[in-house]
Amino acid sequence: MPPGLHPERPFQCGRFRLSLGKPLIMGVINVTPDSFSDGGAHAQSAAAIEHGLKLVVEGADILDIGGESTRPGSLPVDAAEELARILPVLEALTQVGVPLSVDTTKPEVMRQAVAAGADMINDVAAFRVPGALDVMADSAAALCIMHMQGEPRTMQSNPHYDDVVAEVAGFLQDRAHAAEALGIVKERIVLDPGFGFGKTLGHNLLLLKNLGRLADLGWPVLAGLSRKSMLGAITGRDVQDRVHASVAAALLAVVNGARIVRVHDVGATRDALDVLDALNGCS
Ligand code: HH2
Repeated sequence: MPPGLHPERPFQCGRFRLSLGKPLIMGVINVTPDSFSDGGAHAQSAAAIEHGLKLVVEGADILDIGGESTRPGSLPVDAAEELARILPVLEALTQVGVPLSVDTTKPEVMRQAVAAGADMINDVAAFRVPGALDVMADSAAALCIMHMQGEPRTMQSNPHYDDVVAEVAGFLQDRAHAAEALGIVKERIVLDPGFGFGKTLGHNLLLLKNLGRLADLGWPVLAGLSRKSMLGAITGRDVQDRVHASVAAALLAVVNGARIVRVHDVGATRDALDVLDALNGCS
């Protein structure tokens, strides 16, 4: 277990207390017509719910439900549309036995999602929209605080850092402290470097290699590399053919300090993490 994390201090995630002794798998459900990874496949509630049930059977520890794509160049949707996409899925899955996360940047969506039973809010904008942290302070839900340079529409146009690892670490630490200043306990917070969000391939690789430095900050680290274009750049493969690279990336993220991996291919990732677990358990 990375320094700063204690087995007796479980991750507080809404209705759940999760041990981080073993890495956790967050399975992705995109209820969107335009996600880069699986756009349109689960845009209707029934298909999204069925997909969520399948991910739990495959071994997901958390489900992450998103109603707005954040792919480079994507256009925002309004809160009413986002809620219409996610709420039926959230409500149908509340008894599935694993925590439900909602991937949103909008305080109004956060408020209604938490009221409908969301255990976690995953915000790619790091709860910077005014009011977002206040909604979280009034709830018991966990927070995933993610780093992004710029905004989805333009973030990949010319990302620049003097020291990407130090800058991402400093940003995440500041946002975690801002949350804690409102009374949100450390055990409800995870940090995410935001692979692909305003980063070149070189930036992403440096962050993956140095994930341990983020883990050393003292909050659990979540990593989302699944099917991302950095894996396409490395392997030359289209998005639907990046499963093997995604599994490798998830495994490397865990080896380098991540405690939660956000993935589309849950079953394959579970197998890889089981191999790692067996290795760690042998003597
Ligand atoms: N990546 C995506 C979306 N949300 N949240 C966190 N915390 N970390 C990530 O790396 C992350 C995220 C992008 O992937 P996906 O959801 O498949 O695509 P889209 O944003 O196009 O729906």
